[in-house]
Amino acid sequence: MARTERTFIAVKPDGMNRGILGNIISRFEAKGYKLVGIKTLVPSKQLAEEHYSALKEKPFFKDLVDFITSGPVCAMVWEGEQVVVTARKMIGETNPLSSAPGTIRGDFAVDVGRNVIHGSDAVETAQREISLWFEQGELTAWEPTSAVWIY
Ligand code: 3AN
Repeated sequence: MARTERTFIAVKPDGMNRGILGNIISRFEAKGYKLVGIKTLVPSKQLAEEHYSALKEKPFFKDLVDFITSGPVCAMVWEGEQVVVTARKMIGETNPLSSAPGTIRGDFAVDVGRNVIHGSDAVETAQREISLWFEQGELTAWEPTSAVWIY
């Protein structure tokens, strides 16, 4: 299959500290998406401010930057058909209390300021966020193969 859409997903410090990264990765794998980039880091203030630059006038902007820079983040790039919009559905609403059970925020969060995960909101945003968080050489284009890895 030709390469399709990519999205940027970040498990935030609350998700990392609670040990739910594996569960989240499993959901994307089970859905049928392909992991093409992954790393952990404690984001710098500069990276966090750039990532959330569209929200810089919001009253919660400082808290948001303080939180995302307070601990480890797992930054990922997932690839597949309509992955941007589908990942947003899998994540749920911004407010976890409005998120349906079965979504990541619906299953794991209650507080809007501790909502476990970020996912790009549009294809253009995804491209901007991927190039902000990753160098081109950190991403791996690969095609799933058959049972060659089992036998
Ligand atoms: P989403 O992450 O669902 O795309 P955005 O982009 O509007 O939501 O907000 C980015 C992040 O800012 C959210 N994930 C959440 O952590 C935080 N946030 C959004 N709204 C609020 C709010 N009213 N109070 C505190 N934090 C908020």
